[in-house]
Amino acid sequence: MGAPDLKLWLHSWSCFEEISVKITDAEVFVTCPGRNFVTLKISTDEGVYGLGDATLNGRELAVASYLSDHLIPCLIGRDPFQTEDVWQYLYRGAYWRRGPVTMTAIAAVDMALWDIKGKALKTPVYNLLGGQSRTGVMVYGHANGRDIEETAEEVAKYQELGYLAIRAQSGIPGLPSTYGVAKDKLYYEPAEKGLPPENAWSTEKYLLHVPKLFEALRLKFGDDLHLLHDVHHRLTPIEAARLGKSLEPYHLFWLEDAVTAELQEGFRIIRQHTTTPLAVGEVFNSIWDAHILIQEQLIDYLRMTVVHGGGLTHLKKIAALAEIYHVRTGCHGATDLSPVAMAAALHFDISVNNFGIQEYMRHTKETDEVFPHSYSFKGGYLHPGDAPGLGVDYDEKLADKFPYERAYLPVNRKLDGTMFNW
Ligand code: CS2
Ligand code: MG
Repeated sequence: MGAPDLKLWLHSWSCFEEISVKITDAEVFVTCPGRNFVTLKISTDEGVYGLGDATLNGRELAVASYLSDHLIPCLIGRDPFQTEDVWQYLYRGAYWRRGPVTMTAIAAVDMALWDIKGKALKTPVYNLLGGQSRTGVMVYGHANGRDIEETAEEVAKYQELGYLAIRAQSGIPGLPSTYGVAKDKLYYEPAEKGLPPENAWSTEKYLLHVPKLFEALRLKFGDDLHLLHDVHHRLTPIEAARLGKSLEPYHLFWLEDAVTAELQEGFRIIRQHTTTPLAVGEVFNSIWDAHILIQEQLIDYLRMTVVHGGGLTHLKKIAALAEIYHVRTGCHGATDLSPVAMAAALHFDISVNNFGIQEYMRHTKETDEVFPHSYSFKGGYLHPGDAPGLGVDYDEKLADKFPYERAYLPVNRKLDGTMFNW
């Protein structure tokens, strides 16, 4: 063990030594290898650096500025091992608390500090979070098609790849476009260059179609395959109750984002009418978005993720509360969360007891080249690997070849033009 390693090792085991590791610099990178990602890199006086994902799809530069203009000046000189105090400082010290931009920026710092801690202690971060509670992290893939037949073909492809759980989204007859259905054969990528594209929506057409989709999938694939569906915030509680009831014969693994969850109590109505498991929370950014849902057991899976939910430090606490109320985790993992967030999520997933499932939408080849990582997929499971820290890196030179390009999430209007939820 060389001198710097020894210094770090001593620091990590004896917090009263005058030896101390210090944050010396932090940089924010924005790159667009097919889609935009924001990455924070925190460097220390011992040459160890940590990475954090700071990507907020469609609002990337807001987080980049929050980090560069407001948080980074407060980090220089701090001890990266003090993850709890830094988190509290950035959360309480903001005065203007919570919100997706603030909590994504705090999450990026938190991920980077845990990465530094793991690297300094030469251990994967999961060993600092309680160790491995399971041999692998069950994931679900995204199958989608323009109609039931095409969707079923895509489900079969994911089953071929070894997935044990597959989300199915299909076009809705009579609607020109809808959430979750890719334009080409690539998996669905929710970010479009230029101004926000407009989708058209009909609740009635949707409610009539989705039960037919899952009846067909159960007929074709049988009962063992875990099937999931994302409503994507587009129903009212009683409509969601109707859909949940109509899907009970097809026993979904979960029905996601049945309604927008600003009104947490709205889930009481859904719960009264259906036993279909409910998942919500990818847009949540703190425990305050979910504490009623958890404590009243109104949901079965919480979708909050490391990058938008305040980082590992906050998500660990939320998972501990959820465990008391039989709520399991189901972290968001779409392509707009970078491999840094995926790596951090896997360290969280493999360690918490009340793990449910991890979304794994797969990134493009060019994204994986910008973010080389140690996590790997096998037989329907991901494993974070045993590299120290989070096990992911960032190729700055390659990333520079992909400059930022403004992109937006679509918007959704009802057939009469009324602005609605996408
Ligand atoms: C979706 C996402 O993965 C999911 O469950 O809800 O595709 C979501 O639309 C995007 O992450 C938004 O950026
Ligand atoms: Mg979703």
